[in-house]
Amino acid sequence: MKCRMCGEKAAINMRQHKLALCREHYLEWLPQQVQKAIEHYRMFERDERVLVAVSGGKDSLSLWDILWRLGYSTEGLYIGLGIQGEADYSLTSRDLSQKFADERALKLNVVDVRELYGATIPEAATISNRGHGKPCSVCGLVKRHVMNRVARDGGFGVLVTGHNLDDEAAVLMQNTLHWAGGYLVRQAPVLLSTHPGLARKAKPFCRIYERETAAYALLRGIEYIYDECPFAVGSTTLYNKDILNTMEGERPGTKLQFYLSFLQAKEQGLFAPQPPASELNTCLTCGQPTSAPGTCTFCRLWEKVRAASPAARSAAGSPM
Ligand code: Q46
Ligand code: ZN
Ligand code: ZN
Repeated sequence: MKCRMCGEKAAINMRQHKLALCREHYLEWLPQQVQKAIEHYRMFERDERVLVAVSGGKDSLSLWDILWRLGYSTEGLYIGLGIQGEADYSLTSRDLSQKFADERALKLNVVDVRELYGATIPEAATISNRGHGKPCSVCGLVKRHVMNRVARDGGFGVLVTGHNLDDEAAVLMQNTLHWAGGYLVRQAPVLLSTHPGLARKAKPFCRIYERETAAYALLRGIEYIYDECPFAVGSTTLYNKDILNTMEGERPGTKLQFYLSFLQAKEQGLFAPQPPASELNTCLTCGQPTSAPGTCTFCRLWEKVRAASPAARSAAGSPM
């Protein structure tokens, strides 16, 4: 297989795009695709400061590398969840994120959940008894809160995450199987701020296949954590990804078409519009936007954890 641009040996063949490229041309091509998506979905402008949520994995580190090379003003945010697993998942992912940032003289903001709030994510999930034995709902809640707080306090124009096409298609499949209207309405490449305390969020990799981000990380020589979070094993998302990969294997382009057709249907008004911003309240404890009046779910979670754990109580008073 030869590179379409120069005729040299191809490093990647993308059947879904009918395109094979050598290393050099692939490393040029992918950032161009990302820039196109940023402009097409109006994710952010050249002069906006961008906060990149990084996990130490191939997607978020490749995304940060690309935005940096495209000349955007970026900082990283790593959230230490305190998840161990076989290779001490959290520690390894933190070290790799820090190494990545140091090599490029970029700033990495680190928030360690245990240091700040007094319990790791698995501990908080057990104490609060949320999520029926899996810490993912607590994890998602804490990550959303911390990402938004750091973006808002740091004066960033936008918060970006490394979600790729495979992630988006898997979530879309789940939401479609349940006809989860509320989630379908909110699933988008860019979520505008609907409250002064809410950061704009964007997913510049939403049209990029997971295989393409992995190829970018490998060809660029980015060191990343290969292991998934141990709690991801057996998840519905991975199950949906497997099914979509089977379909993609037989019909290249299926995932992209599924996702893009969904966005198009939304543009054509298939789903009801989002509720107006005025429906959001401000949490009395932390000041972040919350759907119900009073204290937000995040603050209520930690109140419960603190009531049950002396370690968490001594961390009280930390910034929410
Ligand atoms: S939610 Fe669940 Fe992920 Fe958190 S606990 Fe791991 S698998 S990291 S995206
Ligand atoms: Zn080439
Ligand atoms: Zn709150």
